[in-house]
Amino acid sequence: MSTRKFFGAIVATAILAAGASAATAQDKIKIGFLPGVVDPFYQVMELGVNAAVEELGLEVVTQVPPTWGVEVQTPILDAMIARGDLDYIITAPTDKDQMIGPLEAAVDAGIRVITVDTFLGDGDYTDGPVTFPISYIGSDNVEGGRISARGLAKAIGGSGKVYINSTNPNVSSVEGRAIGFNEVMENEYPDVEVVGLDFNLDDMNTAVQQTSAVIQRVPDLAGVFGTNVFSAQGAGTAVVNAGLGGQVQVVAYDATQFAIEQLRDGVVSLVLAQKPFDMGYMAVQFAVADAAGVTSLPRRVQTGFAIIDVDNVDDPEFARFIYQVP
Ligand code: T6T
Repeated sequence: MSTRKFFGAIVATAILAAGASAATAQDKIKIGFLPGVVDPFYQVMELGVNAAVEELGLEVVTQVPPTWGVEVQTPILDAMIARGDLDYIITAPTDKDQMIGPLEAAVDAGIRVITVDTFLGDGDYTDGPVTFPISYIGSDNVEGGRISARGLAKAIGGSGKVYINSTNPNVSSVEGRAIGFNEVMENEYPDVEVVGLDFNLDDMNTAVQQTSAVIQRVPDLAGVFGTNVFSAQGAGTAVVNAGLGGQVQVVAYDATQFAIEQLRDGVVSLVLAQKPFDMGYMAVQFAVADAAGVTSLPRRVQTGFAIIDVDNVDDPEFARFIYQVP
């Protein structure tokens, strides 16, 4: 059902059956869910989407791009728009600029957009260059980068050479993480030198090769920041392959089982767990609220982190944020 028809149905329901539950109309919303790539982070987000969809009696169409990139995500989005039956799209744009046009096409087709995990433009949907999405629901990734920097600096004793392995340029999430990381190292740790940043294009094997090359080139490397699932797994693997586990410290963004194992093995010193379940669950609730006529939804929701280390990894209050995928 189109958004216009849908709102008409809400108004009709309100007039004809004042006092009746809004669920009558809400159960007709159809949502498209288009995350960034196949990985444990988005799998947990999908669990959140599905939980809310089930609770609210909605329908969802989920399409997960096999690899990261505008060239993969755009045709999937176009096909979702072409279906003609979606009222909302919940998506993680794979580029903060290049996905603006394709998502504007969704809006032109009467579909309302919510971004999760990554944002468009500068993420300020009130006063920034992009204001059409209802909301951005995700981590404060600049802050996550700062937390990672402080964790890595502490693990290496406040001085030494560190390296960042990341995925792609122009992606709000990983870009923010590197910005926050560099900012803290520059301002708070004069004795830490950031020796480089590589983009692995969301490929763990590339991350392994890149980190191995840096280990070769910089024999006194003290630490690595892996900015997402693939980067952290690649960084940790390269450190283990070089026989430097515990000597070259790794901070891992994203609480995969792999990162947690490496934390227990003493290879990783800190794991930043994001809250992808919350992102997916809340995005569906926002769609429902928007459809019901709620106009004061926050344009930006920060879902927060659980910062996991060897001391708290078995504490259920922290362990519950480790990404559990079926
Ligand atoms: O780190 C997450 C996500 O936040 C980022 O935007 C892309 O990579 C992940 O999906 C992990 O692979």
